[in-house]
Amino acid sequence: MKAKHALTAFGLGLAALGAAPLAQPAHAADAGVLHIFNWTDYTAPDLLKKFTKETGIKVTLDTYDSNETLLAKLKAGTTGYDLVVVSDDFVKIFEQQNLLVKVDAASMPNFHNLEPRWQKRDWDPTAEYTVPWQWGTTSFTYDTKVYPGPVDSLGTLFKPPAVFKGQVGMFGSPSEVINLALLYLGHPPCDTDPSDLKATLALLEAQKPFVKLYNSDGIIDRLTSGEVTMSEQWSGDAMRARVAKPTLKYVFAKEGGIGWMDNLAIPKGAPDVENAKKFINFMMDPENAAIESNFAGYQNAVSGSNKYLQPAMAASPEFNPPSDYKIVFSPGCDAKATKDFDRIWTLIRK
Ligand code: SPD
Repeated sequence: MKAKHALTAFGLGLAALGAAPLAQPAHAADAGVLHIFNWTDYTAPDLLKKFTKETGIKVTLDTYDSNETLLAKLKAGTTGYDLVVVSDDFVKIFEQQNLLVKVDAASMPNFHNLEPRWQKRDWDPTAEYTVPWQWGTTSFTYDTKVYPGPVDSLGTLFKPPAVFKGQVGMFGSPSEVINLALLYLGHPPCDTDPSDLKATLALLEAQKPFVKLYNSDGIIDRLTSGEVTMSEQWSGDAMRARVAKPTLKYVFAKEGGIGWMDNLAIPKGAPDVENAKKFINFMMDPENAAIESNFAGYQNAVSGSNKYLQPAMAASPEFNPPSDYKIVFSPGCDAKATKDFDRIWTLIRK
């Protein structure tokens, strides 16, 4: 399956999302086909082929670059998608805005395969709306050939050495950029303290001359081609970039990193809820979860999948954060924090 189109990085805060144009139902006349909407470069083609072979259900795949983009699409109206992938810190936001169908995952045949620690998740304690897809960390990658280091701090990303002037890539998402900056400054995710936010804005403003672009898509290509030499990045994408270009290094900083888990969910108005549920159950099979991990480079939540993992990936540093690494999960920003982040984002992006 190939992505029919990829949405470009939005660079819009949530406050601006209400102004998104009304979406047309993309697949209304296409019942019986499963329409998946997932992050870019995050769905194993072999997985979709296997699903079709086993169930006879054809699959289409479209992609997006951030939770903010997905939220804007779903808020704009029925999209024709049967399945989406939402990060932990946005699940409550989607749920509160009445954008998700209850899936009652706990009643699915393969639910017992989920590792116990992921069966009850803070953002969806009874698996009413979601099932884990993959989890990883957010930090940054730099090219050791350009800057030998050593690097052990998020400070290298936010206050870069001169050699990185105009060479840095940052994500195109306010929640991902600002929460990592808050972590560097020693503050919690979704912080609304005015002086903390003032310091965060100052940090990001001072970083701007070093930033080539804010875009969450295409980072592996930009790092391996040398178009950027340092970039905010997710761990699995970092592993794939490093395999292609061994001088790249993903940093487990002393300040810690952001942890996240992405989750399968069914959007309201999905044309084929039953097929979507079949795919969700399919993904809780150990072999299928491993196909996805082997493609994208992230941990899954399914017991028994480890024996199917490619040994080099399973042993890679990006896949195995150090045991003393501080991994901070965002609780999900409330309306006040979202508004504050939007204001900062607007100022940085102008
Ligand atoms: N290649 C796409 C990987 C998507 C990872 N999602 C990360 C969400 C972090 N909030």
